[in-house]
Amino acid sequence: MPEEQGQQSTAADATQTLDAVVIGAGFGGMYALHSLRESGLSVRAYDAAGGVGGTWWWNRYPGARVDFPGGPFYCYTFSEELVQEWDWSETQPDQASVLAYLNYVADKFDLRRDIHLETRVTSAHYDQAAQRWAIETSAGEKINAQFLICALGTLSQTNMPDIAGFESFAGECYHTGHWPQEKVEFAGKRVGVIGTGSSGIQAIPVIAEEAAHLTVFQRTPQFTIPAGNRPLDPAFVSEARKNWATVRDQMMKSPLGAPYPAPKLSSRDHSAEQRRELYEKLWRKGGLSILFDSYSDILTNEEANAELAEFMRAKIRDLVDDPAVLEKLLPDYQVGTKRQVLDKGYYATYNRDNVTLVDLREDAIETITPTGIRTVAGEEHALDILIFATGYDAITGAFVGLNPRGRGGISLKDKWAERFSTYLGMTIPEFPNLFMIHGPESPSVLFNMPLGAELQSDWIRDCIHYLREQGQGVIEPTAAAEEAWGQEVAEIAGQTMFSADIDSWYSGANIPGKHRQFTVYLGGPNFYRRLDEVAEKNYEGFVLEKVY
Ligand code: N01
Repeated sequence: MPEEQGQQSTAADATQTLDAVVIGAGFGGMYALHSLRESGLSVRAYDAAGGVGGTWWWNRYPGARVDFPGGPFYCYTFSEELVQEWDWSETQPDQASVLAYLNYVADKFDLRRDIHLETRVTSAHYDQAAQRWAIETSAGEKINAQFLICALGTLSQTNMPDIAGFESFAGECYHTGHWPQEKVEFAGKRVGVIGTGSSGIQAIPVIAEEAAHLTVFQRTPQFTIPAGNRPLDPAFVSEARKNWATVRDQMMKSPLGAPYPAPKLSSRDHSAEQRRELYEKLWRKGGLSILFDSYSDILTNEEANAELAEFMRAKIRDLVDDPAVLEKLLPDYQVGTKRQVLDKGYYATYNRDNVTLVDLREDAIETITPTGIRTVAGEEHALDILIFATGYDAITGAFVGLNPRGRGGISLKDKWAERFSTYLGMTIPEFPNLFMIHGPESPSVLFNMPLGAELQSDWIRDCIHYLREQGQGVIEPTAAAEEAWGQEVAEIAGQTMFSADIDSWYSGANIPGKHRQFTVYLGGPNFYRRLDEVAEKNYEGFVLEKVY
């Protein structure tokens, strides 16, 4: 039987009792709420944002859009009715379309009645005697829940670099991941953008069109590929809808969770001329295909990777007019080991008269001043608006920020001080009945995230019901299972170019002081087979405990 919603434990402390609390109301949290609630549990979700949508609520910066093989595949798959009735118009929907979709989902499945917005979970402690989570919110609520589901987002804890003089800036200042609700007016303004990752590269061409002047402060040049966004072909959509069960099955079997099979050929199966022809074709098509649909060994064979990188640098040379600017834009890392960026007219933006590129490797920022940015060489860049496109404390940052306390009061921050360790990327020893969606050591950012969130939420739901059927109330992974899982994650990554050493947020390299660890389980579909195996073996690797 579900705990009664909002039931008061005692009148004095006004603690509310629920089966589960979900933190986050993005793709992951919304579906977790739906899935658990439909299965008969009393559940409530909390989100600090003013609306549902998670990352799509916060990231309203100009140019923001899906860069995964998008509509109609970057969406929920659990409801055939939803798939049939929601019309995506582009292959890579923009932020407003994804947010509209998520609002539609919230209404269609009546999620809002159990979502508390503008409410941050301020603390979560496991009460060992009660075998339940004691949760407090910024609205002063106290909740006692058997299960805590953390759908906090992998890219939600923004990274604001500590740059001298920041407080003195007199103009407008924004972070792409915390963009205001109202439109930011760039017309007639001098705008500065720090950062050239996915967010910066999506925003820069759009801002350049409108601003009087745009100055881009670039530390590391990135490989970016034309996004190739286009209107969706209605015949293609209708075919996908007709065969939805097959399409979903293909998604669950493909490496990234999109319904495209992994490439069968290795780069060695083709001559240099054949490879060039294929790269040309895929470059013209745009999107992630050149990296993921060309050859099976792009991310495992250094030679193949270097050849593709050189092909992409040649493309950049064709696109940028000024040789000095071009030189600054040429990337020199192994392509794909940073999160691949897609763009619309990014390189051509540097041919505009109103755009300046500052290479911070040649001349670093010394200080932010009231009127702009001064570099070490003494260059003054006057700015009315300063934009931080400086990314996130990714994958682990939001979990450490929440800092739940487990058995004996251990904090997650302390537990993870030297290693981010989990079992299945979803559970943590000493943190009983806590589940993560898209946690470290899960496929998270390297698999279709809405689909991954569904599969993980359903696994959590089934696990909870298994517990109850067994007359048990608490589930916690063993330290041995945690250790073995860490080895499995590292072994799979070890077969690729991904490692703790890559300069990427994948490995924590972007956050000063963060320890480096590659925290993504590669090979998405295999992860979901592993989850099934664990369940089939009566939740192997876990210890169950009766409610006292
Ligand atoms: O962040 P990033 P992002 N001084 O970390 C620079 C997803 N996403 O928000 O490379 C100067 O990639 C930093 O420089 P460097 C996607 O998964 C998806 O752009 O560290 N510069 C880099 O250039 C993506 O990968 C979509 O040397 C500093 C930039 O800031 C992830 O979000 C759209 C600096 C940060 O790049 C994050 O992307 C957008 C400093 N102190 C984002 N600190 C979709 O379309 C950092 N930088 C779905």
